[in-house]
Amino acid sequence: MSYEDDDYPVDTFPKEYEYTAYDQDGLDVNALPSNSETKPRILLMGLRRSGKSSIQKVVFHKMSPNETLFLESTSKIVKDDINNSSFVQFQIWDFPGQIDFIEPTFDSDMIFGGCGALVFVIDAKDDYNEALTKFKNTVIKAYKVNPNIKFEVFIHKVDGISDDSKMESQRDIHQRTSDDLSEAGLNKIHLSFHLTSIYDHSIFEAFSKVVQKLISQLPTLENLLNIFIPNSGIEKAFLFDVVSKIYIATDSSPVDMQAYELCCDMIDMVIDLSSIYSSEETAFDSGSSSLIKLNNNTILYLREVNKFLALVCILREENFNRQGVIDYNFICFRDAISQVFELRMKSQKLAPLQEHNEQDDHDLEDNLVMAMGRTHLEDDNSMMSRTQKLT
Ligand SMILES: Nc1nc2c(ncn2[C@@H]2O[C@H](COP(=O)(O)OP(=O)(O)OP(=O)(O)O)[C@@H](O)[C@H]2O)c(=O)[nH]1
Ligand SMILES: [Mg+2]
Repeated sequence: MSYEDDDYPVDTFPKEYEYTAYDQDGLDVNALPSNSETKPRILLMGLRRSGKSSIQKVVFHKMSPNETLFLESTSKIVKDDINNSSFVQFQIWDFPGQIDFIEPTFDSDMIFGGCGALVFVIDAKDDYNEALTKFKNTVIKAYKVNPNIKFEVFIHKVDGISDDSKMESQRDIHQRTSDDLSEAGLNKIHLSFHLTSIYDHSIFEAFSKVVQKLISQLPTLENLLNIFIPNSGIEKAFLFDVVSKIYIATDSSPVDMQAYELCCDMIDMVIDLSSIYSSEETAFDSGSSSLIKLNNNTILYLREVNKFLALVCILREENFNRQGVIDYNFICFRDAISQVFELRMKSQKLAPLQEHNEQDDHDLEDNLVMAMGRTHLEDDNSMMSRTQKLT
């Protein structure tokens, strides 16, 4: 299914699904203070062979999990620029497991100073005593330099581990790290724990959560989704960064892992198909969408928001009868999202360090409510014709 969408031009997914630094949202990213210093930094730390480089390669470079068996040990800090949609822009620093903070060459002010999140990877299949000691020392040092860092613990390689022992490891690691930190007088630090593996979707889910905390517009994006969903008869929706399959926002209903996996698989399928047909220009054109009917009365509905973002919705089949309403609401939603982008651009240009203007967010939400509210007043037929005009 494909929409001619001249009023709302969006681009097709790019042929090469690699990160590039060009104008991804149809907006001038280069106008941003784009030098790497202003981008939030995510540090990957942990003992040797805990899986740091594998995580980085699988999530951001499409490496298949099996290929990570051949990765060499990292010998110096590897910096990777992630320049995706304007919401997903950061640097990942992959550290060698053996790095030592006591070394005079380790410039902790510089390293922790511009850090948004510190992901500490612990190999759950290994004895983790040494990892916990290293974690404690790392947090103490990092917190002293920059108390705003988000500390994220990945209890990693949990593939092939039973659910019971997963929970037990998490409980044990949680308990011991909290004890260690309160002993050091740092009981106020908030730690987040994630059970992860590169062999399933858990690593993408965990990284989504890490990245979301670095997006200052997250509450606005969530509110927009919270408005869009009930108005459209949708149960759950994820706003995806297509290249990495990280979801940058979802509505506030709880995330079911299986639902997230289904949506990831759908993104993979759409990318595969559009690569096959990308030589034919019309095959996957502006405003493309994709629809999957599952055998349990459920529909997955994907719509492209812009070149790098897609909205994947899960809904009951009978609610898709009102596709006109859904499509109309989607266009309102997409409009609101592009306004969020624009506001972000503007505020970054004017004052990179200033928080965004909350009043603007409220205005955006109000506008969306008003636009969608109209859909209740019209019957489906007139909606359909109106949407056809719009799309
Ligand atoms: N079973 C399993 N193995 C993993 C997982 N993630 C990584 N590995 C394996 O762990 C080994 C070490 O991975 P690396 O990514 O090189 O570890 P690292 O933390 O970067 O190591 P250094 O660079 O030496 O600090 C590789 O053989 C990976 O295949 C996982 O989720 N599950
Ligand atoms: Mg490495």
